[in-house]
Amino acid sequence: MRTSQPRTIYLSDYRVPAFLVEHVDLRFELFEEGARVHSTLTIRRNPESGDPDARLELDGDSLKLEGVALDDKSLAVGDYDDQGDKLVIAEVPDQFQLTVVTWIEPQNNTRLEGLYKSSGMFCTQCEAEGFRCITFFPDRPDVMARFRTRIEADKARYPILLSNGNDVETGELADGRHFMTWEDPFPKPCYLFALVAGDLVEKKDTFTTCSGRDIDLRMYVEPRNAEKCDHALDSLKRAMRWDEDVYGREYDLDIFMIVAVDDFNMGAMENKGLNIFNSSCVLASSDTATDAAFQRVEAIVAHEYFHNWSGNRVTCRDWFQLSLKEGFTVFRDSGFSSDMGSPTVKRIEDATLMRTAQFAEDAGPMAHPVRPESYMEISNFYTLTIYEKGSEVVGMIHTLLGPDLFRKGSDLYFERHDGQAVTTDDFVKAMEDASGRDLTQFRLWYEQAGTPVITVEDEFDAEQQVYRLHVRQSIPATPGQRDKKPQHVPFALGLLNQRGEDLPLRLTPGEADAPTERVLDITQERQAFEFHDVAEKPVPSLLRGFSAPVRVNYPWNREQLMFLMNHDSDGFNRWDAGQRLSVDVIQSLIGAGSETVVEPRQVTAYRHLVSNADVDQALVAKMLQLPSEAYLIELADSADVQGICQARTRVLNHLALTLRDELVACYHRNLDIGPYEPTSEAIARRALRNTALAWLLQVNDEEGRILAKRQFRDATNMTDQFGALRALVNSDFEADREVALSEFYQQWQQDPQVVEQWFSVQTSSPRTGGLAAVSKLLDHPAFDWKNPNKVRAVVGVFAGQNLVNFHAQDGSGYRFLAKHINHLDDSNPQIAARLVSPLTRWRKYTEVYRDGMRSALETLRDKKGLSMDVYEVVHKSLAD
Ligand code: B3K
Ligand code: ZN
Repeated sequence: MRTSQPRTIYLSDYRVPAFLVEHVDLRFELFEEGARVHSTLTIRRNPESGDPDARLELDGDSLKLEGVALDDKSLAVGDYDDQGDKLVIAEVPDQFQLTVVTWIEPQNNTRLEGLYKSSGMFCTQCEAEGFRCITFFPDRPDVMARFRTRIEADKARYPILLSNGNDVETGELADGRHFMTWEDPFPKPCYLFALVAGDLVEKKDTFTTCSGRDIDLRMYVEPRNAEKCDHALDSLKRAMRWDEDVYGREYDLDIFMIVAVDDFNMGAMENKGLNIFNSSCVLASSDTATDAAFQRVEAIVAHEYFHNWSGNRVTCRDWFQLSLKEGFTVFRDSGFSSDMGSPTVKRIEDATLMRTAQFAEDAGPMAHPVRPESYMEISNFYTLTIYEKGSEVVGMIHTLLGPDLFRKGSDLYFERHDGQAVTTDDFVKAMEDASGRDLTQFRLWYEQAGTPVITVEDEFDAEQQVYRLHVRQSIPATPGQRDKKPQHVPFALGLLNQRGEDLPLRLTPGEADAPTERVLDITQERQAFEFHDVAEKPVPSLLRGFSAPVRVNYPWNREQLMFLMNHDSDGFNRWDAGQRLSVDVIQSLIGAGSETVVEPRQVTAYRHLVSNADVDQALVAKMLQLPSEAYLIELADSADVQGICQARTRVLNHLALTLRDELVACYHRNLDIGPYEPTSEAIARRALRNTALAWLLQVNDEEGRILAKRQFRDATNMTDQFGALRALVNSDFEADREVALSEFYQQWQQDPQVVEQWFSVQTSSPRTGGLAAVSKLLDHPAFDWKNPNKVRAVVGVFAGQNLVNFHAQDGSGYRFLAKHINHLDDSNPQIAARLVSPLTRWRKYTEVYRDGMRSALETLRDKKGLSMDVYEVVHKSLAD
């Protein structure tokens, strides 16, 4: 078990591996009291290594070594050095076979890394460094080997035995045991190894690839989940087709398997041919999963599938290159979701996540570049920066090159690097070589942390009919990076005339066929752009479609924002104008007395949204959402959390009270027609109706109460039932709320995913999620400290989403969080470290909050035997 001997790993220390592994032969003997792992490695010295006499060093973690043999000759204890986290053999030939036998205890593995048990089944998680918890191995992604895996287990308990690749042999053994052997023809790093053994049902489907090959699709779940597989399998087939159509990527093995497990640290894992999922990210049926869950399943199934090319066939050289596979794969799954639903809505969701959470990370103590320079614990670097900002960076390359050259670049990348472990630089190089564009300056997006700020001023010369934009770019200092160079920002924009029409953007006077939207190349600290033949002062629509992950400052007034909300031809910027208007209104009310009125023009804008059935309803549903408390905190220089929450609530209440008749009408207009369907149109209808309901109950409207109770009782799908439950929970109708919560639990107590939702609706609620109530949920029989989903639903949601209660000014929320992180760190350091996140930005808050947050971090810092995971986050957060 790794504890806190602080050690930092640097990208600049990268060296090619001294040894390569050509083949791995594994035999697992699985028992109730442990597992014996026999591993035979075919090893040779790497001709590219600078050290021809290097000793062999294999990584290990929590292993009991039972034997070592070199070329079939058993080694005596003195011939090797078992250092616990390393097995060292000083004298080895240039080529040899090494056999290592280890004993591990999956049943006691609470870290959920390596081989562990979940609901009675064996399963694995090897990324990033879990394989070393199974056997001694060069656990680094640039060592790629062919794997053959034989699994032996009791046949009655574990009828299903799975690993990567194709099943090549099966048979019976003594004592009611059986075995199955799998062979993966594709060389892969060990982080893509997987094994599953359990009593699972199999759901089958097939997919015919573009070249006419039939692929067996198999999904394995516990018998009680047999009816929850269709959506994942359908999503998988759509993803397979999309990857052929859009990227020309065909699936390579004959079998593709998906397994659902309940205890899982993250969402899912792209192991070659055998993806393992957190149950909550793959199981779905309309009566138990909300629309949001359906969309999440589709996106994650696609994401893991897309990794087969972006991650598996072409993998990372080292973990500093993590965004090579994650950023690109998120970009690919965003494109897929966008094509399956509404592109504008998807863009709004992605930008919201960036601006709320990634910008916060980029401005905090854990800020790091998309390609970090150093880390202590790699598990802490599965971040929004690596994933989401990484995806935005790939997206900007797409914008700069255009779809055709981008596709040429991705084709070249896959072809050039198939079967290799490469770097983000190799990716950019392929894009450059295919397009002929110079991306030298663009590479800074991978090297510099921090969110660029683009400040725009304008000037209109009526006489010359010239409209001029003066643009300034600055990038704030981040830990270890003080001075930044200007980055290449693709800045999409349009200009609207007074009638709300897009103007042709002429860069020279009289330019023919000028487009109405352009992507400007901002490359310098200061730059000016001129637009000609402009008859009147336009309203600028800046950073259309969120064309770069930057903050934009321009002094729009409220009139202009309303104008953009109504007229901008870019749907994303219509939404953004509404957000900016709401932010401005809320900010003006922070700390203001009750005599300060809420902006009447905002009410007008919202009335128009709620009443207008002619515009894209999915977009309207998004536009109705007020900026979140987290986003408002992010925008503040020094955040007064309670002030922000009160001001936001005041605006919400004002809108709900003033527009109550329109909300009731909107509710009725959007009643579901026909059976449940997860189409974007039906999803938008449900979202609008449930928003109307939430707003009515927010102000304790009597008619809303009747509607909510009826909807809760009559709902035919989880989106509606849960929408009604959430509305009641967030109201003051205490008796109705308690009845609904208890009936809901009675109805769904056998379903862990629904129970997770039941926990989080309470822990996120300002009304029911006070600390005492949340603490009580920790004693609920359905709560389980060993299950990451439950921990997230109660502790994580409380600290991350229930800001009013978490930031109680007496510091009780912070102490609560620190206490539980402390305890969790002993069993599951990865989850513990993730939970530290709400405390990391203590400097962002006003003094009332700061001290309490800092002392919670100090309590953690002082813990004995702190894991490296928590150590890194806590120490970086407290560093000056
Ligand atoms: N690659 C995995 C994440 C593994 C995280 C390990 N701590 C899932 C994904 O991004 O597809
Ligand atoms: Zn991924």
